[in-house]
Amino acid sequence: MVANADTAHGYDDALTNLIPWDGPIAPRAHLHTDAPALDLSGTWRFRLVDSPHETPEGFTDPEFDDRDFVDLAVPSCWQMTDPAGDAPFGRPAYLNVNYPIPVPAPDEDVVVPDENPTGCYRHTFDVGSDFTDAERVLLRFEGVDSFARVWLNGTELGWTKGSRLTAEFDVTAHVRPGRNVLAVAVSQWSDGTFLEDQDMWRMSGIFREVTLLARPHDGIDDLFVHASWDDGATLLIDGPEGATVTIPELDVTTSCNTTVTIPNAQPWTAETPKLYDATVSTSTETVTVRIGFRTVAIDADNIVVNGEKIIFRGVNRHEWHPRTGRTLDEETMRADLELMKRHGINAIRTSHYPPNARFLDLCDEYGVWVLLECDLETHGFEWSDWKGNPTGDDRWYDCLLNRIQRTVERDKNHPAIIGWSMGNESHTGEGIRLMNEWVKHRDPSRFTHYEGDYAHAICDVWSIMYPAMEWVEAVRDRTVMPGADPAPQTGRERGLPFLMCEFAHAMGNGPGELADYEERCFDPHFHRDRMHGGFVWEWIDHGIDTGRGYAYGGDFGEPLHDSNFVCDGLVMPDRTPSPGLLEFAATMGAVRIEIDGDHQHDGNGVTVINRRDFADLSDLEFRWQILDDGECVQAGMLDVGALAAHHTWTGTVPRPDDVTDRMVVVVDARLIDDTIWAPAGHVVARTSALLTPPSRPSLHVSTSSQPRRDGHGWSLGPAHFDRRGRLVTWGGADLVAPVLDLFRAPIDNDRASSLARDNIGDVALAAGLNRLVHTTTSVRQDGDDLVVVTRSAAAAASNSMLATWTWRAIRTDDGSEGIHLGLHVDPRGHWPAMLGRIGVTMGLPAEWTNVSWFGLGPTENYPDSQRAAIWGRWNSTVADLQTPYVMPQENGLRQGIHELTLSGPDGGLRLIADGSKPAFAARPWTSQALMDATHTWQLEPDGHTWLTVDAISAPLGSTSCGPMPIMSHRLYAQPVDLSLTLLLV
Ligand code: IPT
Repeated sequence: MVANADTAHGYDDALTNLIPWDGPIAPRAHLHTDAPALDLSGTWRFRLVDSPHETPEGFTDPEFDDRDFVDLAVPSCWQMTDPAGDAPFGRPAYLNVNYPIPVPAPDEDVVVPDENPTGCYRHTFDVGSDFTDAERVLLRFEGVDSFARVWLNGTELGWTKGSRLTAEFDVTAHVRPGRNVLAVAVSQWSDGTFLEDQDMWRMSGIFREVTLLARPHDGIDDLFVHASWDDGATLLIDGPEGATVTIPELDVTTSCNTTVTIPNAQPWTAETPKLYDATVSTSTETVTVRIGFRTVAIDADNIVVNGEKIIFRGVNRHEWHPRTGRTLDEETMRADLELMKRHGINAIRTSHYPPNARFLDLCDEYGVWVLLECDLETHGFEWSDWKGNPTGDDRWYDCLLNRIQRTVERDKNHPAIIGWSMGNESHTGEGIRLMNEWVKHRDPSRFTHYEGDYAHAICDVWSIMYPAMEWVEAVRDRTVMPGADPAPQTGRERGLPFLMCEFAHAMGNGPGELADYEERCFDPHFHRDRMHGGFVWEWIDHGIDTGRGYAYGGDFGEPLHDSNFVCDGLVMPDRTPSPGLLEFAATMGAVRIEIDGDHQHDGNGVTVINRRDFADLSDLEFRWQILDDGECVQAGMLDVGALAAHHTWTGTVPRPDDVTDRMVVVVDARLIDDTIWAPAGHVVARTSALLTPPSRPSLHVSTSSQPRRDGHGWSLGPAHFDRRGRLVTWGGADLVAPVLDLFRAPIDNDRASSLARDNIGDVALAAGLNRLVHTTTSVRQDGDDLVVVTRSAAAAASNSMLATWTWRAIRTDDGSEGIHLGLHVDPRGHWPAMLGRIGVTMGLPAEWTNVSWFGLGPTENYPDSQRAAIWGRWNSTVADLQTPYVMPQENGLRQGIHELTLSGPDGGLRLIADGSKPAFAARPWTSQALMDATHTWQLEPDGHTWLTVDAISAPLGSTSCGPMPIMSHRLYAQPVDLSLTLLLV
């Protein structure tokens, strides 16, 4: 039944008639042809009205006077026109699960609001005889969000829905020589909106290319390339009878619909993306296709390509650009693939819609496994317990089938695509089963995927999102997942390949625990069957560039929004790699280097593991270096050679005779030659290890003086303490005295998630970690020492931390003056929260901005995210130590600190760790300011350099949309000790 129509005069009932389209021709592949094509991208005339009822009278008429209209680029998302400024066409809105419009109840007709922003587009273009003489002319729209009704030269062509799917209208009867006028009415809301509830900015418009295509008589309208590999290549191209197929590089000439075997070809894999340029010709048209020979199969519970099990070191990728939204140019698409390949990513799930078609050409070329997902998500029906959910309501099944057919038909010729995904978060229903059945019939050469196939009845793989570590272990060990209901491993899923379609939520600072997932699911041993890795959520932060920083949900006055949950990527909005991406490369990357610094003598100190599934390592050279406090003292190459896939090499690096306590061995693997995704010299993998000196030489110090009491407190070497025993001056510089610090500005992964049992950040705030009251309970001289005892506790709470600060004035052998701190912290009572850290924070002069340390760096690192960090001597400024997460939060920690210097023009502080090695962060603002700021532009230096030194730091985890951190990673109250020597600079 048609909703809205009876009640609203002139209402376009197609908006809600649950019919996918009317007018477009049957879906087919996008082919690269020599037939004439006219790109209609450019400046169009545009007017936005509040409702489809209000489109200007006659605007579809070629002679309509559109001087009242304004210019708008096509393709574009209309809300991305000056969104933070005048926003002439409305502003973007970010929602995750919630629908942006009211949802139909199960027994109701589908309606969409009358207030339905509608863009009226007009475009005038000239065509020549190459079009008017063609047998057929098609008008192709690659992406219009969400409903388009189309007219050419005043005649209506029809309408289409399916925002990220192609629609082609036959305009043969309407196109004319010379001037043509195209008019399109695009409405923001339609019944399609209920199938497009993806977690993203809701935007509208003609956001992908529009093209006019001349179709010759005897042309090639569609092809289906079947290029398989089984120790040799086999080719069959379904196409027009009699069309000639040539592959010059392989000396192949054949015809469509004929199967040929090709002995001398090489296979295509994501690691070795060998493509052959082929032509398919009729008397009137030549189409070029890039062929990659490969066979995807499910072998027992393995996904195999060309007979080899593959592992997905993957990411979920939305299309995003901070200034153009979901309209992407080729340069941006290439940037994504280059960055992915450089960081060891080998697979993409196109969450949750087919990408721009050009992107898939590039995936074939760069080499990446693609799990191609249909444009489908109905997540918001979850709130009504999935009642009325389209995938279980037969009124919608034509729409669902239309979507999957358009998905598969457009992209079926890409070797990179190895699996089809029905969509995301749309619950289970007959509709999904029908989609899957259609795909299996149309293209049995790929596996099918749908995470919501909870009964594991439909698809070829078993897919889970955000599993807890114990669940991954249970799958690996074939035991029952603790707490899962119904208990998996009892049905068909037992025999299916397993992958995580989403895991490791890269929101803000994180994801942590990548190494833990890697160990369990990415198969360091290769022989484990079934475990196929997964896809990190997600590739990019969808921040919107406002000119002064990035905006997120709620910044445009949306009445309903999901805040910064849209900024959860491995790259920042401008595609700067985040520390999370570096950690991904270091943990998931296929080339693995392990160093045992203590065994350099034994001939097995270095292990190189080729975790690739196909390619050997002949493209890489392995270099070792021994650095002494940052200075390279010895270097050489390792002869790893053409180590075959899944093989391991062991060797050694010479151990220097005289090993110092600042000596590090670093081994890296670099590209020998330029590749399409990185220049020669690009480092694919790097690992370091500390060389342990035979006996650790410690700093030689002697006591320089005893504490001296004066009218204001105590003097101790270059330091002065007030009467409460607080260190307040250092070599003449005023300090904000060090206090015990248990707090970190909550990271996104500390905040709530429906999947976490706890909101770590809220519990920490409730426990008062950010408002500890520090009370000196005693100050006394004990021989050479000044011993200060403090009690730190929050208002209203009786649990506390007792800290004993033992200070002593010292002088080093080389004459440096300083003090030594022995700090012992002891928790009393029950601490109800996980802690952000157990450390000390003090305020240094703002001018002390130069930072140099020996420890893990140069990138920030945390206890569960430290594989990307390298041991060594690192130099920075305080400003450069900050990672500007879109939502300000704890960042910038560096661990394993042996020595740290902060200095400015008039002095500084050098800190040497004698015992266990602490972590540090240095910031121009406090943790409280970091917490209070909601956007980067609100952070202002406050006149201090705040130095935090942690005895222990909390992990990152993935709790913003995932399980709690592994128990052994969690930081609970516990006794700690710190032993630091502070020297004047
Ligand atoms: C999961 C969604 O599939 C994805 O689109 C995104 O929203 C992600 O969460 C969070 O960023 S669904 C979630 C309920 C597990």
